[in-house]
Amino acid sequence: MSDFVQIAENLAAGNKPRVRELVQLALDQGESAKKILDEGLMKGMGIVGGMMEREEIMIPEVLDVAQFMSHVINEMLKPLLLEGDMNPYGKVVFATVQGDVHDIGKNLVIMMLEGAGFQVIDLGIDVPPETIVESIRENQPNMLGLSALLTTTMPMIKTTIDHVIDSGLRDQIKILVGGAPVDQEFADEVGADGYAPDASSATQLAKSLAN
Ligand code: B12
Repeated sequence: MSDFVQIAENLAAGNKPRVRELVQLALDQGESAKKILDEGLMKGMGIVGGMMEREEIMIPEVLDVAQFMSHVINEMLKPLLLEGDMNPYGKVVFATVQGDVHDIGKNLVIMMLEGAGFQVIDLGIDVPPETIVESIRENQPNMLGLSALLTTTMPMIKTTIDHVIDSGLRDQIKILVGGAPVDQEFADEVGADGYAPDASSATQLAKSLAN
């Protein structure tokens, strides 16, 4: 039985060598990469979020933990998370909206989409609506993914969708929205085609919208 709580707690404490050891141990014990991600690393990030809220941790330390988590995902879990079907589902333009620099969740969703056979154009973080519209025009995707992690940047999802509508490109694409503060109600309000709470359900949703 693997100790996911230990993974979470050591990640939150910034104990990097121990996190690597525990993740490797869990893999050796046959735990799935998804379970290690959901019950270990993501829970650890949740603890960090709480510490951030209570101002028990400084921003550079949060960033350090976040970057380390990305490394562990890329180096130890990515190949396993990507095992699966490789059907071509189409092209997705993806961005974290303007004003927002959070990208771990976006990168996870992108990784899973690519694993499922989507071609993804990643515009990065803090992306203005104009850049997104330009990319849709240039790349002709069949889907757009928008991520926001702050309540203050959620309205930028609506602004971006409004830009897409104004540019006359709305009918060509399905729009998926997500990020911790986003929910189905918000997605409906802003006129998105879908919302998903995590990377694997985002991939399922993208597949169903593509069909
Ligand atoms: C890491 C982190 C940072 C890092 C980001 C590093 C990076 N490269 O991403 C740094 C240190 C830079 C940072 C900065 C700030 N942060 Co911050 N941060 C976090 C933290 C701890 C974790 C976020 C994370 O990566 N989670 C793990 C990923 C995997 O989860 P996720 O992002 O939710 O993504 C999943 C789903 O949401 C979904 N998803 C995500 N995107 C999409 C898109 C689509 C289309 C779909 C379908 C699904 C989907 O799938 C993902 C995978 O399962 C959160 C706390 C938390 N628990 O969320 C605070 C948090 C988001 N931050 C917060 C704040 C306040 C800030 C700052 C304003 C702090 C400051 N005073 O400067 C700045 C803002 C900077 C900016 N302009 O964006 C608050 C937001 C509060 C609010 N309600 O708005 C939080 C909630 C912390 C807190 N509790 O106070 N932060």
